[in-house]
Parts: sequence; C-alpha cells; structure tokens
Amino acid sequence: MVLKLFFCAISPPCRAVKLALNALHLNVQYEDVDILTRKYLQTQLPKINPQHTVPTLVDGDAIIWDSHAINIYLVQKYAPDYSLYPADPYQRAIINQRLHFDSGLMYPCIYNSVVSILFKQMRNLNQHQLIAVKQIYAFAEKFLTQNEWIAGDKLTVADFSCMSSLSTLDYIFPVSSKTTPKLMRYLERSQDLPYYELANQEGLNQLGKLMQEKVLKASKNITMNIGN
Ligand SMILES: N[C@@H](CCC(=O)N[C@@H](CS)C(=O)NCC(=O)O)C(=O)O
Repeated sequence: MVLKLFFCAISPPCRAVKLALNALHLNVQYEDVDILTRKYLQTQLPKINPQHTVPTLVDGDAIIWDSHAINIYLVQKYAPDYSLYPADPYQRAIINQRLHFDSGLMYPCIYNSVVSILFKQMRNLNQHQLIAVKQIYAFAEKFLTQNEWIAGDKLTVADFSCMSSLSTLDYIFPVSSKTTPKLMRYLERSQDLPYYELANQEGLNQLGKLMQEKVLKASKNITMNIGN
C-alpha cells in the first residue's frame, strides 16, 4: 500500500512530515494542494479531513492529519524500534513537549508573520511579532544547552517539526550567532542531514521567493530581513 500525502511544499508542517518520510525511506505519493487559493476546498481534502489542513496522510483506511500526529504514527507503525520516538516514557514526554512547543508557540507565530507578509503587505514584523520570535529563539537556545538535538542527544521526530519551523522563522528574522549560538549551530547541523535539502530547503526557498516578491512589491528598496 502506497502512502498518500496531501502536501504543500511551502507549509512548515508539510515539510516536517516530508523530513520524517525521507528519514524513514518511505515511499509516498504526494498530492499537491495549493493553499494560497481557495480551490483546494473543492478537492477531496475537505471530504476526508473536515479541518481541510495539510499535511493529511492516507494510509489505506487510516486518515491522519496534523504533522505531529502523522510523524508519531509513521515512526510507530513503520519503525517502532527507531530512536526517532523512543519508548521510554520520560524521553517521550520531552519529545512531546517539544512537539507542543512547535504546535502551540512556533506555528502560530509563523502563521501570523507569514500572513502579515503575504496578505497584508507588511514589510516589517510588528513589535509583538518580533518579541514572540525572539522569545522562541531564546527558548530553543535553552533546549539546546546540553544537547545537539532539540529533545536530547539523538535526532527525534521533535527535530523534524522544530527544524522546519525554526528554519522558516530564521528566513523571516535571521537567527544571530551572538545571542543564540547553539540555535545557529542547530540549524547548520540540520542542513547536514542527507535529506534536508529535498525535504525542507526546497519548500522553504519557494516560500522565501513568495515573501520576497510581496515585500519587493511593497517597497523597491528592501531586502529580505523582514525583522530588521
Ligand atoms: N497543526 C497543524 C497545522 C496545519 C495547518 O494549519 N496547515 C495549513 C498550511 S501551513 C493549512 O492547511 N491551511 C489551509 C487551511 O487551513 O484550510 C499541523 O501541524 O499539521
């Protein structure tokens, strides 16, 4: 049975799932969804997922949405012994906490910032958005104090969510090696994963291009570094 993923490359949660699929070497059929137009509401997606969000995974009769739920499912089903989501309750709790950090704090911040740039022609993040991004970077720096990866000394599913979100935020408001050096190294370490370019960077570049176009439209003189 071939997995099917309703997917949009510019979406950070979609890229988090693509990272997991590549790490696990799973074959998947990508069903591209253009979330920038409302046309996808006329497709099969809202029929199988009432929230009509991407990513949505179809695995036979199983239909799963939310990137965090999908990635846990993929590891538990297709690589149960893999350290990407270890069985130890405490390790799992830390991973889950980081996934909720992504879902509850990072994703809303990205959504808010990207919508401002793409649809409200904002050239600078507002004060509130800037404080939110800086706080996220400071938290991430603390998570990385004693570990190379976001939830410990090994790569886990939490990294797929966090690296896709943090790299997106980094595009909007660049991470500083002065204030958050560990986070900076974390982003570089992520780029060394053999599947990173295909699974994350390509979609991030597409989103970056879209944002650049909008920002340039709003002002001829500005270069990307929206936060400064
Ligand atoms: N928490 C969800 C967020 C999913 C989400 O909101 N995806 C956006 C794209 S980034 C989407 O599908 N938007 C279209 C819609 O809500 O109809 C996840 O991690 O999968």
